[in-house]
Amino acid sequence: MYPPSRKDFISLTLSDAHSHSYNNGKHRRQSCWRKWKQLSRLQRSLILLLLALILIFGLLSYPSIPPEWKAFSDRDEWLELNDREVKDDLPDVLSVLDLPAAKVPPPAAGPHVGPAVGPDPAVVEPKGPNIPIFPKPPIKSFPNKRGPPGMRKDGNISDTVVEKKQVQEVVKEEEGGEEDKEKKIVSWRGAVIQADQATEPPPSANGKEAAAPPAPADSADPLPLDVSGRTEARLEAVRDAFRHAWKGYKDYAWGHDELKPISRTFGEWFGLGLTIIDSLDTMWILGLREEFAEARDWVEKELSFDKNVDVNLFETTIRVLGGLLSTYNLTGDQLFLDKAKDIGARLMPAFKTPSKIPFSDVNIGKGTAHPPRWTSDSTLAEVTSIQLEFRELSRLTQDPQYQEVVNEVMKLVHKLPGKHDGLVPMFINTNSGQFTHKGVFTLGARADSYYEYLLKQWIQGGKTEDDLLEDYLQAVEGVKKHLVRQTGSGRLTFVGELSHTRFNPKMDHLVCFLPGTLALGAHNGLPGDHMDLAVQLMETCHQMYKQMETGLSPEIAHFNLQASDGQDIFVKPADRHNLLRPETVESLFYMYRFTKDTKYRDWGWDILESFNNHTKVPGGGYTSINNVRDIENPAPRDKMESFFLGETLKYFYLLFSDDMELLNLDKYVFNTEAHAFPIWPSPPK
Ligand code: DMJ
Repeated sequence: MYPPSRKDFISLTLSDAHSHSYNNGKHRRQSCWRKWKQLSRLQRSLILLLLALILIFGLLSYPSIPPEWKAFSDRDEWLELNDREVKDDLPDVLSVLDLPAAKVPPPAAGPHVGPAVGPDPAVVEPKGPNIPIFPKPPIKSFPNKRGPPGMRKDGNISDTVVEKKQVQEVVKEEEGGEEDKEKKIVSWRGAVIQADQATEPPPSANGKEAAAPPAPADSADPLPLDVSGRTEARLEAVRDAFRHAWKGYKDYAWGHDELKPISRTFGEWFGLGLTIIDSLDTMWILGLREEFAEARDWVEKELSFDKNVDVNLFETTIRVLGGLLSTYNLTGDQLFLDKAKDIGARLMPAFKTPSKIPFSDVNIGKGTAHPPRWTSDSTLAEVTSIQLEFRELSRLTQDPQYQEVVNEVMKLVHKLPGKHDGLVPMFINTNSGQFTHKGVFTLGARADSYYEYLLKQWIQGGKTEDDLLEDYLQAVEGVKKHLVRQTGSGRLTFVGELSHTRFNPKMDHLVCFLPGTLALGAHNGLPGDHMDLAVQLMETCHQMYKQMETGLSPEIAHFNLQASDGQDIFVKPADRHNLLRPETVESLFYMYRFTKDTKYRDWGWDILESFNNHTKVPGGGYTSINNVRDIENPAPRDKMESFFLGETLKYFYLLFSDDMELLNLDKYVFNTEAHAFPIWPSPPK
């Protein structure tokens, strides 16, 4: 036998060693077992209990282990893939917005934001490494699912990825938080309203008597002679729509808040004849003399605010106070200013709170105010979207108390910590004056007009109030950074929502005020990329109408970030209603005024036709509908909101009118209910 080679030797040695250790191990296991058997039953139970406790403690403490300690080989791959996916998207966003590299909007699923909230048809579960991750609701809400993917019930690796990103995001925010806050909190310099400005009479309010409303053809400001036949036909179509709506209201709901056109009756909200007051200046602008005269008559003889009724401060301010002030400015009729003073004074008790942040509800008869029954919070948009009206009331009455209370609210909110790059939470507490329900950021319901009024107050005040401008500019940057995204297929730019760092690709129709506001800012000298974004968002709002079977937008749209199936907009069954809202038409009006691009008028015309085709009720009135996707049965909701006459039809008319002096945007600023107030003259330099 040959002596074993070196290779054989090594192999034999290893095999011996293996066999040795195996036998040793076996021996050890046997002796352990013997020792275990020798223990008493009590000792064995105690040891088992101890082991169980260690195991439970280990599982529970897993979530607090730093993410880098729970690395899984595939997690980093997913992270890289996500970032790549996002970087691929960025050049388009950049070229659209013309942003410098430092202001690049963050990735759709990158480290600045979490994933979209699901389940959602627009959000596809990951099937392979090339699909960006938009997983199920965050694991945070389901602590029993924490742990490695294999240990979780669904074993979805994407959750792990998301989780790491969320942790990183939170850490990042905490690290930079204090310094950022320091930078953001700037001292309030106060609303600068010069004494001589406040004494300036409104441009059209010199006469005590009401002038006759302008007639379409022979008004003091007649339409240019070269108005095309099509323009006049469109203007007449708007007047027709108004007359039809008014007929229904007059026949079945006269003096009440809203018409229910299907059941041919009325709905009451505050019992203040909301539709009449909201419509006054629209009738004046459209030149509807007869209708205006009968409405004025009602205001003079029937309207009384001496009523034991709870009204919502915001809604009453924007519709009633706003409507009366606007009509006074247009007509110079003292009746409307007297009524405005009356309701303004009756709303003042709302501001008597520990924090000076007003309550949501006021009893205008008793002079008492209170928050809603279930909370002491007020809605952020509500307390910050009453300023144009109260400031205008102060200017006209020379009584500073109104502007003082609303300026105080802005002053408090300006200084308040808890904003996210200029974005504000949706609620504020009337006791503490602090934001509540933090972490949710939207440009839709409950926050929308906060942003609108930052810009518009700055414009109203002659562009002197720097804090308002600063907050607005910061907010727009925050919107671009955290909320603006594009769909994967059609590259539609939209404004989504952030919910505790998770991005939700959902946009309320309410957000369609934003293109108009951004365009107004750009017109007033703000950065050109605001206008670029306005153009993109306007296209999206147009698509929200165009892609629906009825040609009418749903209340809420969801956007598809994937490129896979080519569908950009999804509508959930519960979001398919249309309330005759004005925001898109409003923005089309601004876009047309500033660009003169006739496509905006054509888009508006399509919308008016769709309203006529699917919401016009025979016999009078228009109705909100439940299903914009069903052309056969859009399912009427039997309600005509006052803003359809106050805003939607007014903006249609202004969109189609060639008369740029008709509420010239360098002289007037519209409140959030489309009531126009004069811009105060700038103080001499
Ligand atoms: C109106 O009352 C106002 O435009 C408000 O700002 C938002 N809601 C409605 C119209 O949609």
